[in-house]
Amino acid sequence: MIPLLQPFPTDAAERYRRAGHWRGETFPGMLRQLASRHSSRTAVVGGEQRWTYAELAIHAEQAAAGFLALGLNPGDRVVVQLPNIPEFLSVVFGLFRAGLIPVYALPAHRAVEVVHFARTAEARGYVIAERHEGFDYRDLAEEVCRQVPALDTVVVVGEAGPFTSFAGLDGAVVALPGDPDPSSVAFLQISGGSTGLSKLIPRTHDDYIYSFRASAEICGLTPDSIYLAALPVAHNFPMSSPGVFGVLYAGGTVVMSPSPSPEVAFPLIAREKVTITGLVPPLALLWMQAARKRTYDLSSLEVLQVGGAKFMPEAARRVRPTLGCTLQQVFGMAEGLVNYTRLDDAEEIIVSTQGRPISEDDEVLILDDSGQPVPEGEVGNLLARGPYTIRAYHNNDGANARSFTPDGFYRTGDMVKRTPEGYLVVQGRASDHINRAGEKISAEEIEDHLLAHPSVFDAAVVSLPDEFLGERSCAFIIAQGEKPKAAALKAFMRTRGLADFKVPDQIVFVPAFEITAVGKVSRKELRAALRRQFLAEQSAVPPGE
Ligand code: OOB
Repeated sequence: MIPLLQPFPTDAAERYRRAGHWRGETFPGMLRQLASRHSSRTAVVGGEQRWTYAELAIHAEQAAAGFLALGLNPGDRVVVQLPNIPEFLSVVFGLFRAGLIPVYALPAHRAVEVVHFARTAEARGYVIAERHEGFDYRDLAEEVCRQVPALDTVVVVGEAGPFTSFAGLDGAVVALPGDPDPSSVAFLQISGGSTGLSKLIPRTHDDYIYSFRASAEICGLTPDSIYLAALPVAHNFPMSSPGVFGVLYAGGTVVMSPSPSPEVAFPLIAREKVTITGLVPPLALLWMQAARKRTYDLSSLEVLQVGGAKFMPEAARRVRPTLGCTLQQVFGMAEGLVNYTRLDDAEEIIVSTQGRPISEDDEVLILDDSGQPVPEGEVGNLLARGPYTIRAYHNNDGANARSFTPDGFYRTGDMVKRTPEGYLVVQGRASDHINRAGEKISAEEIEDHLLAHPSVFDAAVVSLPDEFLGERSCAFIIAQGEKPKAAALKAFMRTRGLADFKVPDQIVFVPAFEITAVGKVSRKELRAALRRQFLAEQSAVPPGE
């Protein structure tokens, strides 16, 4: 099995320890501390369940022993694909306690993605919920097991069918290992996947705990904080910015919302007196619209965080008047660097920037295409290095060579400028992915699937501006033989076992990619030219036609 590594150089690690960022904390140690400090306070609420910190610790301990009793061994990787339910926490803290390594998948992922994570991580285990939003994850697990024979242990929260029931795990006689090394890899997070399939991101106990401890402080969290996990909790934003882990670290309460829709979230905010939550921009728009019409009491809400994709200043300006709370913009990435506007920043900074880094030891470079720093205030490529930004992906030499400089800076792929106050404003990105309401889609990956259709001669996938989603995906297709219907192509994509959000929103048939006639061009230039041409044609159509 390929070992998990996160190669921080010794001198940098020393510096981060001396600065007090890395304190030798681990997830199992953290939960033990919390359970003793806040034992009878409520840690998590979801569905019919309310667990205190003491109960969460007991559930995690039982889960840990249960996982090991199934024959999993410390160091084994376990794909976790759960919706926002309290068991998410007992499962992952249980895995940490057992020395097992969670690999986070999102509920929206399907066979293509889960098989890729399981293979790349060499996973032996897979934890799912019975069903969520009408989808039966046991069918998915059967498919994943068929394609990944090494994955031999499936645990189900709910009715287990042919697999093992989480509630029935019994590890009464199993001894648990000691705490892990704080500098070891705690879990594998997945990248937004800017080119091709998602990469796996090894995060250490030291680096990750620092990121959410510092985030909790920036967000002013206390034991009275009540956080609504509205976005899928396996994503880095609701997990750690400050997310569920930051809220637990502060001794607060996590409320698991099964859906981010106002219909589900608003009653929970009113009932649980939620003080803080995080959304992607399209959901923030939806919430503001719904808040005007609905009569739920949202007055407990102090902070609405918005991130994952660019929140436009005009929309940002409406948050305080509509929802009566402070907006916090969050610009982060699963690879590390997270920026926040601060709660006491001037309103103009809050609405018009994406914040500044967590740490004084975050090193941020803004470079032109030749690698030279741009003049202050101008747009350039963002690179980052620091106490919680990875230096390498898991087992991916090609991506590592592309994504990191020799001196360990991560090339984020984002184009930003910096204000005189040191705040970053995201201007766009250098890479060709589509940021669809915060879900990142690789153009390349989708083109590849489209090319598998017998009537597709060539395909180029681009992002188009979308009023609601921020960006939507559009596939330009050159057909061969009989031209398929757009709906049929979309249906074909659905049968590929892909996450639904990756099915192109729009399909446009073109006779040829004219630009190819000019000579050899990169896919990147081709996509840019198609997008330009399409948008120019659209705006040339007089209104009403
Ligand atoms: C978050 O993480 P990922 O890994 O899904 O995506 C990272 C990318 C960034 O490189 C950037 O392109 C985009 O998402 N992004 C934003 C943004 N926040 C993320 N673009 C513009 N404005 C923002 N506020 O998306 C993520 C991780 C932790 C905290 C927040 C978001």
